[in-house]
Formats: sequence, C-alpha cells, structure tokens
Amino acid sequence: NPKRVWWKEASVYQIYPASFSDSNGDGIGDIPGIVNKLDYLKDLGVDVVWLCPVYESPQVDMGYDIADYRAIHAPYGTMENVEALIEGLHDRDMKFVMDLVVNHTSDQHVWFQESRSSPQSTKRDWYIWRKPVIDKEGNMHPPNNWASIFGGSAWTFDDISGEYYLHLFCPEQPDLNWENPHVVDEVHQVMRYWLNKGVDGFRMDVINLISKEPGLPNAPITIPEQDFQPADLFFANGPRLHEYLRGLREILDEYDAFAVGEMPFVADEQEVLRSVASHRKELNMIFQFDMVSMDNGKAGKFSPQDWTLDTLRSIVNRWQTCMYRHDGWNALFLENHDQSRSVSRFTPHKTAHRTAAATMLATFIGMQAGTLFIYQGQELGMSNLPASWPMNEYKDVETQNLYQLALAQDLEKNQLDALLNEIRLKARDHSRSPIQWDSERHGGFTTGTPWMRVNDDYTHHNAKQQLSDPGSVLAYWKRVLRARKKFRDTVIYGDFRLLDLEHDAVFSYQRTGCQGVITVVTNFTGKQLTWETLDRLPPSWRMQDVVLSNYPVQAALQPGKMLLRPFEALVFFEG
Ligand code: ISL
Ligand code: CA
Repeated sequence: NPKRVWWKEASVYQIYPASFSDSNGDGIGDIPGIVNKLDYLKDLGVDVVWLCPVYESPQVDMGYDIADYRAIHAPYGTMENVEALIEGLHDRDMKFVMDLVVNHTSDQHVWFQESRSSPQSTKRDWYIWRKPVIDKEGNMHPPNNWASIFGGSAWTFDDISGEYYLHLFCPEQPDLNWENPHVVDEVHQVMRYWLNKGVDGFRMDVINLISKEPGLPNAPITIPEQDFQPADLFFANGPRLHEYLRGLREILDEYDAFAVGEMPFVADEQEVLRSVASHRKELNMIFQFDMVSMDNGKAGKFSPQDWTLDTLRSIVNRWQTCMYRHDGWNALFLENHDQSRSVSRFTPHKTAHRTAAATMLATFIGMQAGTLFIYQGQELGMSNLPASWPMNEYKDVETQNLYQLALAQDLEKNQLDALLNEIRLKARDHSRSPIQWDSERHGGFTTGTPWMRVNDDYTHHNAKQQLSDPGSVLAYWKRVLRARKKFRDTVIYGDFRLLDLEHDAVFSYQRTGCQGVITVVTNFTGKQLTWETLDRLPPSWRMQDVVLSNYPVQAALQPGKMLLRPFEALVFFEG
C-alpha cells in the first residue's frame, strides 16, 4: 500500500488571482481579496491553496512571464500582502503553494535584458541564442523549424547581435538555458527565498521542457502546410531532465515541501514514472494531460475529436493502476486556468441538469486516488462563456493569436465557423472569467469595471445563492471533500478497479482499502436508464450504505437493477 504523507491526502484549490476577488475596485482581483475569502475556502474543506503567478510581470501571458521572482505585481498587492496570506492560511491549518515558472522568464527580466545587451554579456548564455541559417539565395531563417506552442516560429531575431533567441511560448517569454549551472543555481535560490517565507510547495510550470535535445535538431515535418513544426520530441523530456528534477527535490525535502510538475507532451508511463515514482526522489506528482486532451483532434487543441466513455475509461484506468503499482502518485484535475469549464466541455447537459452534471463530475474525479485539485469556480459548477459573446471578450493571448491568424488567412466561412466552435468549447478564457460571488453587479467580483466580463449567468448562478442551498454544486463539493477524509484509507490509499467495462453511458469503478470497499456509479448522459448492478453491490444494499448521491436516494427497482436519472451519481460504502 502507498506510504502515507500529508500531500497525498490534501485537496488543493487553485486561485487565478486576476479573477478571484477584487478588494479595491480597480477591476483586477488581488491578494487582499483572497485573504478576505479564506473562511470561504476553509468552509469548502480544501487543505492547500495554489496561487497562479503573482510576481512582477508585464502580463503578456497573465503572469507566466516573470520579470522579477522576488517582487509582486503591483495590481495584485505587496510582499506584505503575500505574507499575510501565508499567515492567514497557516492560522487556519491550510498550506500554500506558489506557481513557479522557470522554463522561461519575461523578456523584461534583468537577466534577459543583460543577456540581450551583447553577445559578450556574462549572461548571454543564460538564454538560448543561435545564429541565423542562411540559405543559398542568401535569405535568413531561424536556427531550426520549431513552432512556438502559441503559434509561429519558436525563434525571434534580435537586431542588437543579429542572432535569434528561443521561446517555446510568446516572443516575450525567452527560454532559460538550464545547461548553464548559474541558471540552475539561481532557480534554487529563488526556491529557497520562497520556502523561507513559509511556502509549502510549488506548482512547477512546464517543468519537463527545461532540458532540450542538444543541437536543437529540426523537427520532423508533421504538418506540411505549416512553416514551423511541433517539436516536443526535442524540447520536452530532454536528456538532463531527471538530473535537474533531483536538484529541485533536494531543496524541497529540506523544508518538507512538495512539488507538482506540469508536464505537457508526455504519453509514456515509464517516462512519467521516472519523474514521480517515490524512490526516484524527483517530483511528488505531475499534471499529465491525457484526460483534458482526449477531445483534441489531429491538428491540435482547436480541432475537434470525439471521445466515448471507453476513451475515458482507458485513460483513468491506465494512470490509476500504473501509479498504484509503481509507487507513483497522481494529481487529479478536470479544470485549470488553461482548460475550459468541465461541465460545459465533458457533459452534454441541458440547463435543467447543470447541477446534476457538475456534481456527477465531482463524484467521478473526487473518488479517484491521487491529490485532488479544484480550480476556482469549479466548486460552483461555473460554465463556459456564452456562445453569443463576440471574440473581443476573449482576452487570452493564445486565443487572440489563433483568431487573428485565422482572419489573416482568409478562411472559408465554414472553416472559420468550425474554429469558432472549438474556441467556444476549449479556449482558456472560459475558466478565466471572474468568480461569481453574488447577484450584485459584476457578480460581486468588483465594485469597478472588471478586467474581463463576468459570465452572464451570475444573476442566478453564484456562491451566495449556493451557500444557502443544500442541493447546490457547492454543497455537494463539500460532501465530496469530507468523504475523501472520512474514507481516507479507501479513497486516498486504496486500490482501483473499473466496473462495467463496456457501458456507453455509465462510468463505474470500485476502490478497495483496508477500511472497506467504495463503489462509484456515474451516469454521464442526460438520459434516465436502468443499470444492472449485477453482483457489484451488496445484494440487499441499504440506503445508509450510500455515502454520496446527487439525487434523493431511491430504493433499488428490483434486485440487481437500479434506475439512474440524468447525470446521477452514487457512491456506496461497504465496511
Ligand atoms: O494551454 C495550453 C494550450 O492551450 C497548454 O499547451 C499550455 O500552454 C501548457 O500546458 C503550458 O502551460 C503553462 O505554461 C504556459 C502558460 O501560458 C500556461 O498558462 C501555463 O499553465 C507558459 O508559461
Ligand atoms: Ca484589485
């Protein structure tokens, strides 16, 4: 059985500061706004807060472009505010995780300014600079054909030296050169700076991109109609990754802190295990993207892809069993600031079934093994932005780049419509609209003008209303989080087994621990159906065996059969 440790049992709440709570009416969420809501978080039952970047930043990518690791972006507040936040959390027995972005910095960081100033700069080699490629006609090209994750070339030409620098994301996010030991040392010092302030862990942004294939070879041409090619083969999970990760872990262990690494572009279980299996002493857990990319098509995130419960079953089964067998650990999530809202994306619900659909998803994810991550607003069942909103309400650099590129290409109307549909389904903006606290103007998020429009449904869909409604999504999430604690031995540390392997509407699984067996039954459709319980439930199961249900519990139809209403979720416990 897995070893018991605090970070395995924790439920983590992710805060996107710009959109959480605005305390001073400037329209931007801030740290004092978070401090004001600590009792709300305690009452929800989460144990840890992960705060997205609040460092000084020009905000080209909402703070994932850090200009100073030891200063706070003024609109979010001050260093004293962060210290008060840490204290407020610790006073309530909660912990605090900072988001650390060290694959790249902002181009406004002094390190990059110095690096860029001249090829002779002592910091030149802190970033990845290369000479242009000159073809036979004398034309200049980037050093290789890598595409940036946000579109276009991954290289930007710099006039000062006539060289290019590498940026896997925006041109304003130059990649650090981890091959240089001074860079590694500097990152370690940044970590110590925050750990000494009382931070309990880090979420490490795109941490598997820090080691690149030496020589930076051209990527294979997989999308011939594009000038630049996806190159994750060469920039993700590079040869020195594990060495670097062990270096980070040594520091974390000194402080009993933990790290969850964000790892896009890993499909291979063995590679993931190298980073998270406990004896490796690297990361404690990672975010892998299998579930939240099962609806991404061949041409990437903004192309459509059908999925079925079989797709979902094989993903869940794979990671649940692999981690259990090899002493690794899962980070469970359905949403974050880069994903759209799960209730809109993964359930085909009608308005009347929205609460059922959101609570069904809470059950589905909440009874699995791993550390559970909840993204702000998920506990309220917040949904995607209304389809009627014009594109200028979308603020994200990724969405806007994509849309502008499409406009410039003069696409046929049906192609443009198809893209817009994908944006309405998957754009990062959907999870970035302000939290709907109450039914006042702008959902009580701000007394001023919000930096991003509040979802129109705040008038009837908000935290205040849900706090007083025992049938709300919020009330249900509290029960899920309590159940994870009460049945800890089974839910956190138990074994996992899929049930009903072929069912096209019901996702069902069982958890077995030393306390007993938990059976989870979730109807992923908006249709009522009869489910054959076969021998999975005790033949004469009783109402009191039900530990979670998102409808009033009803008796079995007849032995071996039960009725499941639209998006019904049921959890049974047998001691
Ligand atoms: O969101 C994505 C594309 O839609 C992902 O590919 C995402 O860019 C990737 O998971 C890395 O995300 C992280 O690093 C980015 C930042 O923009 C994201 O917000 C962050 O979570 C660059 O720092
Ligand atoms: Ca503010």
